[in-house]
Amino acid sequence: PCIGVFDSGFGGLTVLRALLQHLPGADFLYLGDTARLPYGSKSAETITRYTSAAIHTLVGHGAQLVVIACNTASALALPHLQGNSEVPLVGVIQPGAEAAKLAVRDIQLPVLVLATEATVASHAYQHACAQHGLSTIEKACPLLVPLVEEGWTDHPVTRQVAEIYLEESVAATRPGAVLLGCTHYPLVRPLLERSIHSLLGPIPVIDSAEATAMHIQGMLPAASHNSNAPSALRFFATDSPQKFQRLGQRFLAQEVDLVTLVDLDR
Ligand code: DGN
Repeated sequence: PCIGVFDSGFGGLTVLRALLQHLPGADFLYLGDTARLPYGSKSAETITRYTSAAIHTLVGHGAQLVVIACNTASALALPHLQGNSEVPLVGVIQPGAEAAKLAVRDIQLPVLVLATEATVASHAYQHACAQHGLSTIEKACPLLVPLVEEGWTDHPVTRQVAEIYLEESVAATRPGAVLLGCTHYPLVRPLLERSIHSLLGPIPVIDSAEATAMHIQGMLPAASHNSNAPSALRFFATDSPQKFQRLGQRFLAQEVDLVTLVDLDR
């Protein structure tokens, strides 16, 4: 199959990376709306309009299923688009909540959701987790995105920032699991896991990128994506393709070639 992956920028490449691991042989188109990022400060109407145009572009290039890799777009736009799309749409929030349900050992304990301000304000994870009988503590960690983009994924400052966020979020109640609800957090997962485990013991840590890749693997027949042929990858960006190549390879952990500039307004 040809799977479209959409994100507001580069972060969704962590979802693509997980998809490449779980669906070897599938083909992927990735669109990053790099000219208009970040989405976190925009209204639901605007994010829905941008996301709809991106889906349309990916489908126009052959995507048969589109993954909304951005947590903010999954939270704010997906509910408005799911009913009237020409192809199946999969967001990252439902798979993240499902994975949390499978991972928690004590359902009485809340799941600590770490995400951007916009995702936390939408309470999308709270609602999705509640459908699985889980309560949540939601914590916005806005400093983590710029630290990851700076490449400080194993840096004392990032460690200190993570520890402060964690201590603030567990001051009142101790969680039974931690859900990483932002595209950028898989890059600091080892650092976060060390801080989480030293503060809270060996509780499960789930990331929605990995959870989404496993969810999609479960949706598709095994024969459709288990080939030895390498995946065909194509990238689209709404701002400089050169910059996309440079920053993108850090998120994808491999070379990013074949980047085409697209204009979603047309
Ligand atoms: N892609 C966004 C998310 O998953 O919430 C993070 C990037 C951002 O907000 N700039």
